[in-house]
Amino acid sequence: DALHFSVLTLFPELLRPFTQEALLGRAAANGLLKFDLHDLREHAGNRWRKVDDTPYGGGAGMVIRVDVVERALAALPSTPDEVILLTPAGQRFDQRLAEELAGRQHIALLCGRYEGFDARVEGLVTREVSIGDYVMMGGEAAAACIMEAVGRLRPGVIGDEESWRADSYSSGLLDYPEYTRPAEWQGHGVPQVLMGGNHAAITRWRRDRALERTLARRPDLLPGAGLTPEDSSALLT
Ligand code: 6GU
Repeated sequence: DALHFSVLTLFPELLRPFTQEALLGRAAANGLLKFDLHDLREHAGNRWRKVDDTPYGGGAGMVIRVDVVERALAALPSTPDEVILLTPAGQRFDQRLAEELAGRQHIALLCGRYEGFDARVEGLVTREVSIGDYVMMGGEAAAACIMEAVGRLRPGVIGDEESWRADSYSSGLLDYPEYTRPAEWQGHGVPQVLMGGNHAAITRWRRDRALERTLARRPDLLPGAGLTPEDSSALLT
């Protein structure tokens, strides 16, 4: 059955291309994923479609009303098994969380904008998620990231050609470098081992390059990568 994403946002058209183009769009057309984009203003409850108000206690900016979010969630065609508030104050999104969310049937993504939501939305959500330690103007780009990372984990969404590479992130290491024609470009060749037919040697070479790259760029990933004794000795040489 399709994994259903319901996005609640003030800017539904910002997400539209992600749901219609490329691999996510194809998965939606094939019935593997389902995307519904909902405009929070439809649930404003006033003729001016106003969803926010000034903060109690004073200060700059506007705060999105909790009753608007409540009505928007209640209007969904089915009850989501996950309601995620996108905020820089949330739990950091990572591959482990993507894998957990890929097991859900219906995920609601609530995109913040401006100053944020009334704190009482906490009672309406199952978790709060951030995509990293930087501040964006709204949660829409974060919703796109989550749909991309979770959607590709569902069976059939990406073909074999696409999947075998990225499994290297699931393996806990960065990808090894890839090469294609031309064999010689601006004086740069292709590693000899890849030009021969020794598949065991190619596999070991790729693993060593992935280890080397991870050590150089993301040493923090190594403890969780499940290294074999051969991997550990390769890292030391
Ligand atoms: Cl989910 N929202 C915003 N506004 N900024 C962010 C974020 C989310 N994640 C990281 N930065």
